[in-house]
Amino acid sequence: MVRKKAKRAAKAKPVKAKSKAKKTTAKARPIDLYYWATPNGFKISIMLEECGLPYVMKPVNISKGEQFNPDFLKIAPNNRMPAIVDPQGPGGRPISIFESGAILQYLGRKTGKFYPADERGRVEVDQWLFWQMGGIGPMAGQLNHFKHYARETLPYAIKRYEDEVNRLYGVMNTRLADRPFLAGKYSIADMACVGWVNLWKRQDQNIDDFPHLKRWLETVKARPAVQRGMALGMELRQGIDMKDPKVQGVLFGQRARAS
Ligand SMILES: N[C@@H](CCC(=O)N[C@@H](CS)C(=O)NCC(=O)O)C(=O)O
Repeated sequence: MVRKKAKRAAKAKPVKAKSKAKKTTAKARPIDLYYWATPNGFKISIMLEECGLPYVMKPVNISKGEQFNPDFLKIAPNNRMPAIVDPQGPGGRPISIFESGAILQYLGRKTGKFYPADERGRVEVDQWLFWQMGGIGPMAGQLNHFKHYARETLPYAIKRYEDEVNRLYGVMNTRLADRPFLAGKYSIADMACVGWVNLWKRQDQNIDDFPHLKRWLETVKARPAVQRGMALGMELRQGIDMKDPKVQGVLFGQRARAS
């Protein structure tokens, strides 16, 4: 059922992002977005919506193992979504990109939006983007695993990641005490973080302990492009039980595969 829906969605007509932002490319050909509705996927759907770039969502149902499809692996050798193919890449030729941070930087350079061109401004954004990639993303991901999906309850592991997420929330809260967004102006760094902080309840955190972070979360989530980006493909996830041994068999215990 979900697969049928996913296939229908894959054949769907190009989505013209609804952003009112000035379009950067006349007659832009749509970008293929390989995607599943998770905080890592949201980073790119949000950016595409914010930039008003046309795109076609190609669902990668990770609970069914579609991330291992040979055609997908050619684009994303790490068997993880998101990934994109831009038919109008550098030199007018197609380019494929995996890793959400690299995709955000590419789209920022391509459009000149949400990623400053001056070196100081760019470094500000990069620091917080990489902080997300190496910090809040993986730590919250591990917390989610041990807290919600692990077959054994491991209090040590849960506490370790809960503490670390709490520490990272504190870092973000301090950073946001004297500026509206992580790098001053709204940028790809904020887009990278919002899907993760939005899960504060599930991470057993109390957002009221972090007033600046709370204000930031509300501000970012109020943006229509963020709302559209975080709603994309949610319907495809309905009815999937992450505790189903078949699903867990696909997602957990992955080891190197013979090439
Ligand atoms: N560092 C990667 C992480 C992407 C990632 O972990 N994606 C997950 C979903 S949130 C995935 O595709 N998982 C498939 C799997 O575990 O096999 C990025 O930021 O693009």
